[in-house]
Amino acid sequence: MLRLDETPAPAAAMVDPAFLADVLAGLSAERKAIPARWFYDRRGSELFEEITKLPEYYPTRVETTLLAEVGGEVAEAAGKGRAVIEFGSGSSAKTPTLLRSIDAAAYVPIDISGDFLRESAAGLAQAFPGLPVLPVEGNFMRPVALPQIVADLPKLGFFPGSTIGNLVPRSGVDLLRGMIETLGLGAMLLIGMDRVKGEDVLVPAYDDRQGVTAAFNLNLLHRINRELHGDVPVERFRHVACWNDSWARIEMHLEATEDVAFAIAGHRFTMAKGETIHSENSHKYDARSARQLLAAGGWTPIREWTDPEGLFSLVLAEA
Ligand code: AVJ
Repeated sequence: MLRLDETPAPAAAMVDPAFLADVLAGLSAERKAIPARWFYDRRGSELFEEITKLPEYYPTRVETTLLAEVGGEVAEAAGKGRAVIEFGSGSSAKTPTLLRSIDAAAYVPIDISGDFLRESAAGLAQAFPGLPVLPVEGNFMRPVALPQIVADLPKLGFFPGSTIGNLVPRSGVDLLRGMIETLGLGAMLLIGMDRVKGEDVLVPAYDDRQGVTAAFNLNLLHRINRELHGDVPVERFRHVACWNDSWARIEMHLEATEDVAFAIAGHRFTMAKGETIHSENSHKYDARSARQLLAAGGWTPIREWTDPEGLFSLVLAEA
């Protein structure tokens, strides 16, 4: 009971227990690492939107153009009137093109970032009057229960942006199998996969001149300080992006520029100068490794498209 002469206590700052657990476990490991999904708080999502507009960051531009060009062929191969289920929809920037090309019967965006999801869903619903838009807030890494309305519609999963590249192959395979559970056998999947190419193009895409990607990476440390009551000295870390050739992936790290000590939610950590926190993998594929990954996940590739320079690919597969 609140007495009238009392001021209510400020709401306890919310700590996401899953975020805290991942950060503590990740920083306690021999090789420090934090899963890339924690980049995307409000600020992180905004910074990622900025990344997609950078001259060095080709994936978004190339995939968007490619999708516009091959939309008719996707419709031909997948058939029209499917419900489109988008995994990790973010700002849904590429979605209108696809919805129009395949004359979608419904649109279900799935994302963990609830605010962002509802905003972009509202925008899409406005742009497509008459199209049922049914956002689902959730973690698409696990099978998701779809709204009843789409139960009997043929489905097309949409997973653009090479988000699959964040996952090591065994997790990628788990995700692809989970998508079959979500969508059902007989569904189709249109997935964007970034291609292997020269380091001269890859590294700048993840280490741009304006420092937006650096800010995106370092925001993870700011987020830890904000949400988990940390005192990580962010100015003593620098952004590093490098190509790991044996795993065909770009890695992003946060490197300590001197010896540091800090605490997070009462847990103490030290790092020596030069030690890093591995914050992201972005795997790249060639045509074969892309097909192999899909096949291992239970999906049969039906058609694939790439831009004239072979920078990025879209693959249509069937469960
Ligand atoms: C959203 C995972 C596709 O790996 O290219 C961009 C994330 N990280 N710049 C990518 C990202 C740094 C992006 N994905």
